[in-house]
Amino acid sequence: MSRLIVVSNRVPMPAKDGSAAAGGLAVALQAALQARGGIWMGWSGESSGDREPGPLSQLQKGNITYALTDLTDTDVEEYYRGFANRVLWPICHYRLDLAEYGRKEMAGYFRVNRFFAHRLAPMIEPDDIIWVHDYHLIPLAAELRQMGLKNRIGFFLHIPWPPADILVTMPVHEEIMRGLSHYDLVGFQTDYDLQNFAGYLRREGIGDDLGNGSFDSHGRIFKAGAYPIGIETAGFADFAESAANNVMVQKTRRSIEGRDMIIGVDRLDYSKGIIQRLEAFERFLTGNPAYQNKVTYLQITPKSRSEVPEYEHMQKMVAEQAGRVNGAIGTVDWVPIRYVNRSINRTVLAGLYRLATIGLVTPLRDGMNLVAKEYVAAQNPDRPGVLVLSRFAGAARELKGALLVNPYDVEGTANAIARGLAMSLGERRERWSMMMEHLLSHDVSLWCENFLRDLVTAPELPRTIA
Ligand code: ADQ
Repeated sequence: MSRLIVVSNRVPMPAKDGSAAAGGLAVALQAALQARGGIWMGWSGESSGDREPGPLSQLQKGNITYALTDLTDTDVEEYYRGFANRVLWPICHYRLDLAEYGRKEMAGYFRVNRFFAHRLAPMIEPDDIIWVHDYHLIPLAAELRQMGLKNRIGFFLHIPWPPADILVTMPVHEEIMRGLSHYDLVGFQTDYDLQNFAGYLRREGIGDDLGNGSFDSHGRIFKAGAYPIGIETAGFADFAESAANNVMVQKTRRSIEGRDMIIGVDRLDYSKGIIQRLEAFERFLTGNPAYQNKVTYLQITPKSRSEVPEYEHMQKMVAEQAGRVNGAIGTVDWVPIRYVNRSINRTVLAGLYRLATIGLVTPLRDGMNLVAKEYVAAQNPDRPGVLVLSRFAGAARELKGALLVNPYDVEGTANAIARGLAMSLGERRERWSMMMEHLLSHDVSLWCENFLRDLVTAPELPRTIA
C-alpha cells in the first residue's frame, strides 16, 4: 500500500499523553495515516517574524510524521488572514459584501502555496498518494506539478463551492480553477457544490463535464465528485452515553432545573447565523409566553479568527444581542440565553447535546456542519431530541428527519422551535432513527475510504488532453 501524505493549513497534533487529537476528521485521517504510514504537513500556527522560517519541525508518532512549518508575518497576513479568510471564505459562503480583494493578498496566497510545495516535495516518494485539504491550499498541486511531481494528488473542499455568478466576482477565479485542474480528484461536500462546479466550467466556457465524474479544464482531465463528510458516529454515541456521569454534565442538568434545554454549538463565525438564531429564539419566547421560564438556550461559541476584523465585530454583536434578550425577557431566577465563549471537552459536549431537547443548527451557509450530525449521534434512543437544521447546511441534504428551516426567516425558525418542543415522542423517535441509521452507515471512516479509493483508482498519467 502506498504511503499517504496529508496536507492541511493546520495540523491537529496528537496530545502529549499519546491520545489522538479530538475531532472526527482528525481521528479518521490519523487512522488512515497510521495504516498506510505517512506524513501530515501544515503550518505550525507560529510566525518567524520577518525572517525566513527555519527548517520544518518534525514529530514522529507511530507510523505518522507530523511536519510543521512556520510562516513569516507577511505570509500570515497575506495568505491566511488576507486571501484565505477575507476572500475565499466569504465568497464560498456567498458573502460578496465581505470579500476584500487586494493584489498583495492574492500574490501572498500563491506565494505561500509555492513555499509549501518546496517544503513538501523533498519528502515525497514516487508512489506516495497526496491528499490536500481545503481552501487555503488550492494551488498546491499546480506548484508540485511544476516541480515535476507525478504522484496522485487529491483535494477535498470542506466549505461550499458557490454558483458561478458569485465565484466570478473573484478577480482570480480562473487561476483558482486552473489550480484545481492539476488534481486527479476534487471532492466536494454535496452534489449541489458539484453541480455549481460543473455549472461554472460550462458558463465560463473553460471546461466540460465528460460524464462519469470526469471533467476537463485547462487542458487536463480529472475526476470530481461529492463526498459528504461524516463523524465517528458509534464512538460519539458512546461518549454521549458515558457522559451522563460527567460532573460538568450533571451540574448543567441540575442548573436547568427541569426546564427544556436548547443547544447551539458553533465557532464564532458570521456564516453560522448566530445573530439570526438569537433573534429567532427571542421571537419564539415573545410569541409563546407560556414557554418563558420553561426553556434555557445554551449557546457554546469558541472565538475564532479574532484577528480578522469581521470576526471581532461579530463577537461584539453576539454578546450584545444575548445580553439584550436576557435583559428584556429574563427574570431574577431565569436567564433565557447562556452564552459561553470557550471550547468544551468532547465528552462534555456529547453529554450536553444529549441533555438538549432541541439542537439548533442554523448556519446561513455551511459546507456540511458536523454539529448537526454530532447532536443526532449523541441522543438517547429512548427519548431523542429534535434537530432544527438550516436548509443551507450541506447536512440538510442527508438528515431528512430534521425540521428544516430557512435561517433568514426568523419567524419560521421560531415556529420550528415551538414545533420541536411540542413534538410527540413517537415522531421524535421516528425522525431520529432515520437520521441515526444514515449516520451509522455513512461515518467518517467510510468517507475517508471512499475518497482514497477513488483517488487511487483515478486514471493513470498522462491525463492531459492530446
Ligand atoms: P467548521 O466551520 O469548523 O468546519 P463544523 O462542521 O460544525 O464547522 O465543525 C465544528 C467542529 O468543532 C465540530 O466537531 C464541533 O463539535 C467542534 N466545536 C464547535 N464548537 C466547539 C466548542 N465550543 N467546544 C468544542 N468543540 C467545538 C468546516 C466547514 C464545515 C464542515 C467541516 C468538516 O465549515 O461545513 O462540516 O469543516 O468538513
